[in-house]
Amino acid sequence: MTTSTSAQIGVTGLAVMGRNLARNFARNGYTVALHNRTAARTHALVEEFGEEGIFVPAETAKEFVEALERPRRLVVMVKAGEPTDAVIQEFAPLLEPGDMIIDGGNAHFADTRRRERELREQGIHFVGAGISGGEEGALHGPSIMPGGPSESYDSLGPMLERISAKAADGAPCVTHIGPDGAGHFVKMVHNGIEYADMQLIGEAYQLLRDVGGFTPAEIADIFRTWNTGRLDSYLIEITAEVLSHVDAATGRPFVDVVVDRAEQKGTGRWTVQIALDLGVPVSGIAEAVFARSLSGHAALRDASRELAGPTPTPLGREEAAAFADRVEQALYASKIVSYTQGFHEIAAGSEEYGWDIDLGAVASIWRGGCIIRAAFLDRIRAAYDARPDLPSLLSDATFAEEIAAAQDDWREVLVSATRKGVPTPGFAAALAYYDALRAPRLPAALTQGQRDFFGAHTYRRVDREGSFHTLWGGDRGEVEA
Ligand code: NBP
Repeated sequence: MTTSTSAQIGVTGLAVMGRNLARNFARNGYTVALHNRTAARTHALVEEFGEEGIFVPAETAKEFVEALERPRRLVVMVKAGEPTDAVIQEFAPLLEPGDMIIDGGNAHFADTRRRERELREQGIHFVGAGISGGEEGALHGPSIMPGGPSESYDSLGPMLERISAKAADGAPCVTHIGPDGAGHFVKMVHNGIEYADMQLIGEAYQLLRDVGGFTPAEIADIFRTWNTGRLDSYLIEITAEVLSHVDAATGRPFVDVVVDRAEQKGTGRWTVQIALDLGVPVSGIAEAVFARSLSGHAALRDASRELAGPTPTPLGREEAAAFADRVEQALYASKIVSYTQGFHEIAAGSEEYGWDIDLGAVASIWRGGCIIRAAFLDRIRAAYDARPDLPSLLSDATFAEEIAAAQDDWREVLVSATRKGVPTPGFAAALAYYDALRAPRLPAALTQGQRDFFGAHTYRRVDREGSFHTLWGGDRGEVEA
């Protein structure tokens, strides 16, 4: 139904996400003002779903702003980038100090920081809120990662808590992440971890198929079994669904009729770009982004088909069953590493920008609604709750023990992959990260020697303070730099 009652919240941008988010607010009892650049979308929403709650459709920006109670809460769900700036420019002059603009799009956190700064001068609270869960999540309860000023959360938080997903223990999947761009930063890393999770699952599938000799339907069953254990997660669950799906037109497994070129929208790439800036090794996420890029290079792949490789010889049935168990270990261990890397990036971002992000709370709000929701996140939360200054997830005794138990199988799986020529960049990067972290000595010492040799970049010694340079072109004596 529609009415002229003043609305507690407004949503502008009514494509799939905004439309479902607006319906979610309305279904939870809020009066929702509606606006879209093209008014037809506004009318369509009211026509189709008007009975779900109280909507106040507005044709113009002015009408929309006037429909909102004060302080105004205006959710922007438009295409990220220039459209977000265009909408802000349109609405900001109509707002008053204390009003809130909540950007629920996938904005780059640096844009969110800029927008927050500019709007703060006008007294407007700008909340960059990462929203995960796709269109279904937006409707039934997403995981929400709001940043921005903490005062805004006092008034906005309870509403977001009402519409958000709830974890199995009933906790809402939303928390105030931190000031300015903190929410969009965490959403970005969430997406990076999602890329890594999907890549690792893809590698497990490929190994089960090419080394284990299982059919897609059999692999679906293996994933279903895994989903009852420690890998219990939305992505494992939907993987089983996709693998068991049969193409109606050909009768072939669906996965065999889909072109094997993965697409991406950019948040995974940003995660890696920012990690490079912050100096955080997120090799698993990077491999996932690169794997998607490589898959898209059709001409390069075509030109490389004749390159030599081993002859694939699938295992016998009994061996294959044992191999599947080892793949589960490798997948789980690699997953621990990608979350370790992702949380390291969040901790580094928090430190760099002074956000004071509670890592346990981040794990907690990813337990429901979002794409990476998983039983495993409960354990991550427990690890950070027990020790908020945990240097790395791998320093948590439980995760360290689990990896210790998995490592032999993890290595074996990579040996099989290498022997059979199955690409497993995610598993391999995760293991290399693990081995590098635990190594007593790294070849970085040699790197420093090389740098000093060709560029006089100096080095530090293990036995004395200070910086040193060896006179490589002279008598090779050492001088203090
Ligand atoms: P889109 O990203 O496809 O954006 C379409 C909306 O943006 C329409 O309402 C469109 O208005 C509006 N818009 C554009 Br385009 N340019 C505009 C401009 N200059 N001024 C005003 N409005 C403009 O929609 P979506 O897929 O619903 O996603 C919305 C946001 O949520 C995006 O930032 C997206 O990254 C993020 N997100 C999406 C998902 C997902 O699963 N789809 C998940 C999580 C986050 P029009 O109707 O007049 O063209």
